[in-house]
Amino acid sequence: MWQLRDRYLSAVLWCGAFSLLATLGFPWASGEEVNYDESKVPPYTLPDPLVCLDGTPVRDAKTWFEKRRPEILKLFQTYVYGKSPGRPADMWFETTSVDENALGGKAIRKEVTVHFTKDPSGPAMHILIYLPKDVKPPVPLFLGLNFWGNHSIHPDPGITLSRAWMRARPEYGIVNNRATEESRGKASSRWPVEKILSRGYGLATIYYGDLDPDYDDGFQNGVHPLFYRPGQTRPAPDEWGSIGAWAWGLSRAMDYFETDPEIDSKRVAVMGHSRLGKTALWAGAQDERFAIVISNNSGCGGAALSRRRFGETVRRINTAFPHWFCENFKQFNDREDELPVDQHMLIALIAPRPVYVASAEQDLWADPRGEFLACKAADPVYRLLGTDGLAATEMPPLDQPVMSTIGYHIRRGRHDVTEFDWEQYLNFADLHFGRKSSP
Ligand code: GTR
Repeated sequence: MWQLRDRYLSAVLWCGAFSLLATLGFPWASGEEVNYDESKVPPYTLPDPLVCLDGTPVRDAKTWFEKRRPEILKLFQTYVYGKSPGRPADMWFETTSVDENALGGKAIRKEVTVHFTKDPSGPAMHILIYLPKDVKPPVPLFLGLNFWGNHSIHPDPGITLSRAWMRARPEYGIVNNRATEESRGKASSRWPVEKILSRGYGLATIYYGDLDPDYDDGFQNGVHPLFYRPGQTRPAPDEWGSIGAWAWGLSRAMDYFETDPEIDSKRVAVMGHSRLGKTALWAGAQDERFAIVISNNSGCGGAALSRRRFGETVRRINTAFPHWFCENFKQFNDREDELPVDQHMLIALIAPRPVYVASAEQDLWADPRGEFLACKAADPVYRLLGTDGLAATEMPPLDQPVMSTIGYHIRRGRHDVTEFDWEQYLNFADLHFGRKSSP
C-alpha cells in the first residue's frame, strides 16, 4: 500500500517537474516533437491583408485605414491578444526623483510613477527615464519594458530598487521572488544606456511585472481586476491576457510622455525582446502614437508566422504560457490554418510607420525565417501606403541589416539583445527620424 502511494507520489512529482520545465520553455520536456526542419514546414496559405472579409480588394489608403485595418485590428483583439481597456479616468503621474547630473554628468535621470487609481497606494507602474544632457529638448526616445526591474538595466545606484514580485533567478540576486541590492545592473548587457544617450536619444523603461506579474494566477493580480465589471472574476475569452496588459502599460507611458516637455512624444520608438517583443508589436499595432516599432527575437505570437509551425507553435505557447494571449487563441491550438489572421498582419497594422524585426541565427525556437517571411508578406501594405516596404525578397546574409521602412536583420548568435542589435535600432531611428547617423 505504502509502496503504491510512494510510486504514485513520485510519478506526480516527475510530471510536475516536466511540466514546469515545459513551462519554462524547454520544449523537449513537453514530450512533443519540435519541428526545426524547413522541409517539414506544412504547405499553407496566408490570409491576404489586402482583401477585406467581404471579399473587397484594398486598392487605396482610404479603404485600408477605414475598412481593412479596423477589421484586422478587431480580429487580433478577438482571437489573439484580447481587447484592452483605454486610459483609466483617474490616472495621474508623480515624479518621484530627478537627478540632473546622473551617469557622471552625462544624463538627466528621472523616475515617474504612473498611478492607475486615485489612491496613491493602488496599482501603479514606475518609469525610469534617462535623457542626454547635451541634446536640446524635446528629446526622441526609446521605450521598452524590462524583465528584471528598472534597477537591472544599469548599475547606477540612484535607480530605485523594484519591490515587485519577480521570477526566480538566483544569479540575478533575486531572493524569494524579490530583487536585492545584488540585482543592480544584472541585465545591463541588454541596455547600452551610454551608447543610446551618446547617439542623442533618451531611454525609458518599465518593469513588466508592474503591469502584470508573469505567471498564471487567473488574473487576480496586475491591472486586470481594475477593469472587471461587477461580478467579473477574470477576463472574458476576447479580453486581454498578460501581453495585452503589458502593451497597455506602454501606451500609458506614452500618455505620460505627451505631458513631458523634455520628451518628443512624436518620436518614440517602442522596443522589446522576446515576449516583450511580441508586446512591443502589439502596442505599436494598436497605438499609432508610436513612431517606430522594434521587435527583437519575438518569435511565435510576435513576428513569426504561426502557420509555419516551426519551433514554438500556437499549442506550445498556449500550454506553457496560458495567461499570455486571450482565451479564444486556444481554439487555434493545432489549427493554425483556421486563424483569420497571421502575424504578417500584425506588422501590417503598424504601416506605414517604420517597423524593425530582428532575428538571431541560433534562435530557431523563434523561427527566424518565419519572422522574415512575415515582414515580406506585410510589404504589399507598406507599399500601398507609399513606402519602400521591405527592400529584400530573400533573407539577407547574417549580420547584414535591411534598412527600408520595414527593417530586418538576422545576426549571428543566440536569443538575446546585443550591442549589434542596438546599433541597428539606433541607425534605423536616425534614418526615419531624419537624424544623421554617427559612424
Ligand atoms: C520562451 C517562449 C518564447 C519567448 C521567450 C522569452 O520560453 O517560449 O515565446 O517569449 O520565452 O520571452 O524569453
